Amino acid sequence: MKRITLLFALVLLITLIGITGCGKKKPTLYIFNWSDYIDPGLITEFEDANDCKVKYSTFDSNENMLTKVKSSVQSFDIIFPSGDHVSILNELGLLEELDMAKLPNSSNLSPQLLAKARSFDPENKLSIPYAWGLTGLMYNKKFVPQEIVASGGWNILGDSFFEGKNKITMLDDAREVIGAALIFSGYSVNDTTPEALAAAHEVLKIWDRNITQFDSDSYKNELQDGTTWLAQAYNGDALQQMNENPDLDFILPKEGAAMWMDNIVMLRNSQNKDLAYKFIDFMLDKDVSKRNSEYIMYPTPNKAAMAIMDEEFINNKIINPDEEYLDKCYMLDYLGEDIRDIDKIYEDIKMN
Ligand code: SPD
Repeated sequence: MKRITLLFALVLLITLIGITGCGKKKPTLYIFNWSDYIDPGLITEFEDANDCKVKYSTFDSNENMLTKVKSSVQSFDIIFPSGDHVSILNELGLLEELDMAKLPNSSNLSPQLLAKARSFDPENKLSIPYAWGLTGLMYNKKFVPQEIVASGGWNILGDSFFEGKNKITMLDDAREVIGAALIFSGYSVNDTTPEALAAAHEVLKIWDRNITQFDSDSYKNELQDGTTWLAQAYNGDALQQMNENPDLDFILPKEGAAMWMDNIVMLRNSQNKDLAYKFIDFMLDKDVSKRNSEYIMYPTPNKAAMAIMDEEFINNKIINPDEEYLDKCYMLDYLGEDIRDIDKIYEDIKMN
C-alpha cells in the first residue's frame, strides 16, 4: 500500500513539474571568444532578458580556437574569429550563412568596415564585424629606460639592453610574429615571396636572442610584476592593463603595425540558432556596442555606436591612430596555402 502511495506522489510531482514548467532547463547558448574581450555585465543582461543561460569560454589565439572548434563542432553556437580565420572556417564548411532579416541592428555597421570585411567574407553574409585593432609593444617603464624605447620602432625587440635578461615575449601567433618582422623589413604582413620571408627570418633570428617565450595571455600579468619587461601586445589589451598600472605603456611602432578585425560567426551545427541571432543582434545594438567597446578598449565597426562614443575614447591615439599611421598598417589577410611558409619560419624560431 505504502509503495502505491509513494508511486502516486512521484507521478503527481512529475505532472506538476510538467504543468508549471518548474525544473525546465533554460535554453543554453555556447559562446567561444577571445579572453578579455566582452563586458561580462552584458552577458548577464542578455541572460536575464531572454531567460536563458550563456556558457562562455575563451581562447587566446585563432589557432587554439580552430583546433577546439574542429575537434568538437557541436560545442559552440557562436565564435569570434579574426578575418583570415573566417575564411578558413568557411573553407571547412563550418559556418552558417546569416539571415540579415533576423539582425535588424546590423544596419548600425559601418559601410567602410563592411567593405574591408569583404576581403575575407566577400558578400558580408557569414560574419558580423565585432572589433578591430593593431598590434604593438607594451612595456613596463620601471624596468625599460626611456632611451631604449625612444627609437619607437620594432628594432627595440633586438636591443642589446635586453641581452641575457630573458625579459621579452612575443605573441603566440605566427602571423603576428612574422608580420612584425616583415613590417620592420619594409614588407607587407601578407608578403610571402621568398625574399620577404627570408628577410623576416633573418630579423627574427636576431630578435629571438632576447625572446623568452611566445605567449598571448600570461604576459599581461607578467608585465605587472616584472617577470616580463616588454611584450608584443594587442592595443586594447594593453590599454586595459595600463588602466590598472600607470607603470605600463604602449607604442605603435613607427614602421607600422599589423591590423586585424575580429568577427562574430554562427556555426552551421549550432543547436540554438534563434538564441544565437538574438545574441548577435543584442551585441549590435548601438548602446550595447558602445558600452562593450569602452569596456574592452577596442574600436567597434558599429558606426552608430562610434557616433555616441565618449570624446576620451575617440581621441585616444592608441585606439584611433591618425590616418597617416593607419596608412602604414596592413590588415592580416587570408593566405591560403602560403600560410605553410609562415608556419615553417615560426616553428624554426620557436624550436631554436
Ligand atoms: N583580448 C582580445 C584580443 C583580440 C585579438 N584579436 C586579433 C588577433 C589577430 N592576430
